[in-house]
Amino acid sequence: MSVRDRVEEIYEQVLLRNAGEPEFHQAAAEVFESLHVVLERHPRYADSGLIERLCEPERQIIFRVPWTDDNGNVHVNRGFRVQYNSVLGPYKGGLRFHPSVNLGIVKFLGFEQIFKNALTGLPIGGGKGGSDFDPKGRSEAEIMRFCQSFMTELQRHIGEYTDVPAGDIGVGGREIGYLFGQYKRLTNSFESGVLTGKGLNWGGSMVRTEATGYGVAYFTAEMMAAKGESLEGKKVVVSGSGNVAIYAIEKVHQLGGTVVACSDSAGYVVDPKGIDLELLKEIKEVKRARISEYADQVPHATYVEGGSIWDVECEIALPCATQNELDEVAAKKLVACGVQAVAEGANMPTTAQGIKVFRDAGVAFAPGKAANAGGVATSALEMQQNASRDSWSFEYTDERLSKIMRGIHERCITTAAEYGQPGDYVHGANIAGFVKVADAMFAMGVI
Ligand code: NDP
Ligand code: 2IT
Repeated sequence: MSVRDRVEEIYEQVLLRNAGEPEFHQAAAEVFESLHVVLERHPRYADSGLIERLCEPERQIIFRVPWTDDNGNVHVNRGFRVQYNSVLGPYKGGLRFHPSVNLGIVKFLGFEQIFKNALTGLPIGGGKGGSDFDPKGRSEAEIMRFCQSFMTELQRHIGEYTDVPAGDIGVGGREIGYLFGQYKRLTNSFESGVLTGKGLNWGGSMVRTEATGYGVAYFTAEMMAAKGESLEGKKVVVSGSGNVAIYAIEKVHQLGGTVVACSDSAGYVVDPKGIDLELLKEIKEVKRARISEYADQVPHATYVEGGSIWDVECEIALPCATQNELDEVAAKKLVACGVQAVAEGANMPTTAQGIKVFRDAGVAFAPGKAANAGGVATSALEMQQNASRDSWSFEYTDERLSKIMRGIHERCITTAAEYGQPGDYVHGANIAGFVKVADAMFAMGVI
């Protein structure tokens, strides 16, 4: 059987065994596309059921999360933790609280995380978790009770050497605080390395809050440098207005670009003079309000309800909200207006058809597993600080982050070239991540 047929056969099995999980199929398909390239050169990677084992999570945990709202009504949510692959280190990956969360979403995120974490060069395996809980409109007390109930079950499955969760959509510093507090209480130990994204005065790391967004901007700067260009003077559009988006905007501005639009799930704002970051932080981080408020306060800004932020012309596009937010139609519009680079701050924000449009047009396109790896990388730095009971300065940690992002960029470029796909970040990231994990899986035998 040809390598191509063998890969197709395994992919068909993955579809059959994971029916009804389109996002997981999409994430697997993106990696499988690169497996043809690797296996043609190294057929041994198809031996000992390696690819089948890689696609099957080591463990999938689904649990009940009951909690009581402020009016005394009981709600039941579903909690998930998918412990995907631990050959490189403890399972590592965020928790997402959003009504769209289901097992297929957590599996797609966990699968991506394996390769992303491998690319960082740090000793972390891949996992992901979350709940279909919707934090929108909930009081502080409700959020706290939900987090406590969630951790009451999750605590049996995690630990500094086992599985180390962090934040993702709907889970930031506030939620990590409540989760850590409950873990500490239930286990009667201050095990700081069990969660990352902690507060700075109780085991957190400098730069972790900023890391994903800063990392996306550092990666984008490398992509532009590879084209003999820079961020200086570039018009940039960033979707979303959460943790990743805010700090991507901050670093793009520091590097000389101008972010002219950002969004939330209800609409987008355009500010031709550049997004006022202090105002954005006040609206989103302090007041936890909607992005429409930005236009209420800035006379020259406009708010567009609904619609697509990708209608806004730009030279660089950074999708930083959620999966499948940038489709074929949007990609064509961006290409038509002359976009030069697209880097994914979110996980899988571009559809497969969207990615094809960018690649066919020769637009530099960086997948999330490379471009947004700065968040988890800095989480691993937080784990290092916790293990050595140390805390590093902002400058030192930021320098480590920027070096890691340069390293990932370099690994993508050299691997893509080595495998006959020069300049292709998708193949570069998939292959570099896969080979590292696959070699460790071989070394450990059939487990
Ligand atoms: P936040 O919860 O801080 O912000 C999410 C943002 O995306 C909000 O503006 C939100 O708008 C918007 N959004 C969420 N869901 C949807 C949706 N279904 N449709 C449209 N907009 C939506 O999350 P983060 O910034 O942490 O995460 C953003 C992305 O980055 C995710 O894909 C996440 O997996 C990824 N990521 C995060 C990392 C981290 O360290 N936090 C690390 C690497 C990747 P609204 O408020 O209206 O819901
Ligand atoms: O998607 C991601 O990489 C994250 N949400 C961050 C994970 C982490 O463990 O810091």
